[in-house]
Amino acid sequence: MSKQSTILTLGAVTLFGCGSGEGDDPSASEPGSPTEAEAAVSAARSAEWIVVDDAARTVGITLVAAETDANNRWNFNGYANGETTVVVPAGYTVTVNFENRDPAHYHSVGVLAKAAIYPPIFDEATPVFDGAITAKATSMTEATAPGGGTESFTFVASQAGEYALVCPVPAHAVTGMWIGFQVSESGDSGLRG
Ligand SMILES: [Cu+2]
Repeated sequence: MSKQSTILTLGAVTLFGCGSGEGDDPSASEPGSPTEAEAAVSAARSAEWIVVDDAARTVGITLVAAETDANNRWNFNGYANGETTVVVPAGYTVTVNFENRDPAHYHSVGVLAKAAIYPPIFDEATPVFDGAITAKATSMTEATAPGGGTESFTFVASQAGEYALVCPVPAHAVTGMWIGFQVSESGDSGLRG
């Protein structure tokens, strides 16, 4: 599996430097308990809902609001409060296919700057990358509709860094409706944390 070998190679380069048998060291494949340096490299695991095409340099992300009851349904694919991070390679074109399964509340999603605490109300939600947000994202009545409403957007993850996938509907982000979004310089992809 090419993704696996990429991760192993990254681990080997980081831990042992170049030219010491990249990918061959058996310790590189042991999960073990990661050091801080290893954690920073963040070997991402694959997730069904993140589809990476390295040849086409594209990533498809299927993101479902209220997929589970976690965080009173204000979650993305069951995750809230930044407890996981979606990782995509820098330079790839990313399409987010968003569905709102909440029976009652409108939700939205955008790639926003990462913050320690999000405001209860966003005056405006400006995406980090052009086009990286659903329509009327700050509205409680015009964002993506409850009961299975769908929306998608596409953007180029042009700048490596740590960002977040945030629901900017009033009170949602501040109560945990956000997860991390990393654009990796290394080409790593998947789910971290
Ligand atoms: Cu929401």
